Amino acid sequence: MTTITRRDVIGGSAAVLAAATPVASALAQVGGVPRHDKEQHVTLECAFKDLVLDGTKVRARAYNNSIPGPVITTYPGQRLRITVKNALAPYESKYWPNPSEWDGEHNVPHHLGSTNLHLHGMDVIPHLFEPVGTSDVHAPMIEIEPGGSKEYVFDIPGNHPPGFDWYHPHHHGSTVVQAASGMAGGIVVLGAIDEVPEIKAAQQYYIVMQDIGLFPTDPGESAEALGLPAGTNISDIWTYLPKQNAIWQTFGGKVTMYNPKTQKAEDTDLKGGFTTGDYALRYYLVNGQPFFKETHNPDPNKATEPLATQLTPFTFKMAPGEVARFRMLNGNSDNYMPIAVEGHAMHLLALDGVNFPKVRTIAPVPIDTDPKNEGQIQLAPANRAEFLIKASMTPGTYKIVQLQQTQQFLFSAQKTIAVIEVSGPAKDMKLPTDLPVPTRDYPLISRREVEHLQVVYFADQFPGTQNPDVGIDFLLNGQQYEVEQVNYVVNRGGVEEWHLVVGDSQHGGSEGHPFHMHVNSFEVISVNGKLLEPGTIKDTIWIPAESTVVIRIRFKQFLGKAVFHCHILPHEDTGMMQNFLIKRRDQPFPTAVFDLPMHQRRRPLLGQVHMDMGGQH
Ligand SMILES: [Cu+2]
Repeated sequence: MTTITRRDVIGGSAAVLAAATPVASALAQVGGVPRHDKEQHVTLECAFKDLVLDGTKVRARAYNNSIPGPVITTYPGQRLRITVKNALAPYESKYWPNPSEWDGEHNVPHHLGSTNLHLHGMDVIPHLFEPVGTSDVHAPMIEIEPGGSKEYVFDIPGNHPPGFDWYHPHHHGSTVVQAASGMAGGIVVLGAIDEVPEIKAAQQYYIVMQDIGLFPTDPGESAEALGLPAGTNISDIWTYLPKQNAIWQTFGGKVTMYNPKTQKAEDTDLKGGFTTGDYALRYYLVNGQPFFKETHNPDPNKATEPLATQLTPFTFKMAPGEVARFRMLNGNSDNYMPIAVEGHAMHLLALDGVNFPKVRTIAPVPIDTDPKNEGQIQLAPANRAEFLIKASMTPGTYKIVQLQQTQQFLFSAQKTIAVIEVSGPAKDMKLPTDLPVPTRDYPLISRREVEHLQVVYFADQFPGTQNPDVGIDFLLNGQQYEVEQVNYVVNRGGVEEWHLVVGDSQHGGSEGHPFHMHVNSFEVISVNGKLLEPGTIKDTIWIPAESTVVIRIRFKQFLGKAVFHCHILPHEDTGMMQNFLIKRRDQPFPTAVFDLPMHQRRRPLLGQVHMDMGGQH
């Protein structure tokens, strides 16, 4: 079987890298040795981590003192036990300056020290609510408090697709603060694709992308909130520790606070607050190394165009004609990334951890003049791509770039993510064509199997009326997240077609949103009526503004309460998420869905359109 460790190099041969190039070293691994034990136990400890990024002192958050977190390698049929230990500091993020004024609203940043674990893209038991796998409509979300720990047990299905997934925190209210501080890591599921001779022969590289969003520390902030001894001088430290009602205003570059008495956002002299995207300072990392920097643009006419600085990117070394395997993760909290490899076709094996039956070869695009800026592949936040590159026979340096895009609130400049340096004696390596069919997701869903149609509307509303503290509402079907409510009920074994809609600017659709569903991957059928190639199976899909994306889902195995949400993490934390319940087909529709008092119901089933297609509900 495949021995991944030897090939898990992130930057090519360290000995031949130029001094100015970021140092190549093995991406941290955890557990998995020997890899084919029936059971493995992994510990992930969450704690603060000090870094110097491009000369800036940063107090980040990390798993096992590593950014990105260590790669977990598992395989179908394994029992994967993960103990999460929380060594972050308590931080209630209460209303400031009067903590007693907090009204319990949960769609604002809060409990920043609490965490939990999500295995993103893994088809495993729903694991966000207590107890794991619960079907209780009112079940609370798992909260591992500072000092606490929890063991998760995942039985990976025997037919789980082999591919690249990842893990990150998912505690509502602290997700973005933790993920945009460094907490994310890769999961590799081994399997048949690793035995394809041309793939097995290829050197494997990770490109794990993350962003670190930062503000200067406020005077009067306690060192203990950053897990440091009382009295420690933290004035030169940059971190992300927003007060729950203090909002960073992109327009104006200041921090305001909502005053419930005047119902107005009032100016403060705080240096940092919660943000929906624009930071005072943000670094973009590949495998923990910063490759790009953004700062707030003080020009009031260009507030949504952060000042951008390219830093020294990573270098991968390849021989002419060599084939290398890349596993790429967009682990950024909000940045949509059209990706292109200069002068090279991408031989795409898989998206979101489910490989295609045949390699999809995507021709190169000009990286400076591509008029549509679509690149070769488009990675929404949370998307993964696994691809082969066959290095050009012409020695030289070739960039891997994120093309600029204007699909979001903030302008996203072109970024050089990494460089491929092609040099030395040629190696004529071969590319595969056919790949092993991932049986959990094949055969594909036929149209006749669809029993039920759902519609999910994404909208933002400014100024916010449901979430005045944040000042902007991020809504699914007109409502904010309610932890103890279930908005959709589906049948295990059932097949549904969901229409995901982002309207125009008159209907809450000022920017695109990435839709992510837990537990089951889905097939993307069409975008704005244009059919995609069959077998485009994903767990997260970008919905551009003024667009409708159609997906089909089979609820294959697991029962219980789970979520779907926008994977722009500040949107998710401020309410762009809903619960759904996967029930046995012969179980009645849970009446508890309607147990809530009328004022808390908030149209629980809006958007659920029943179609008589022969299904039982
Ligand atoms: Cu969103």
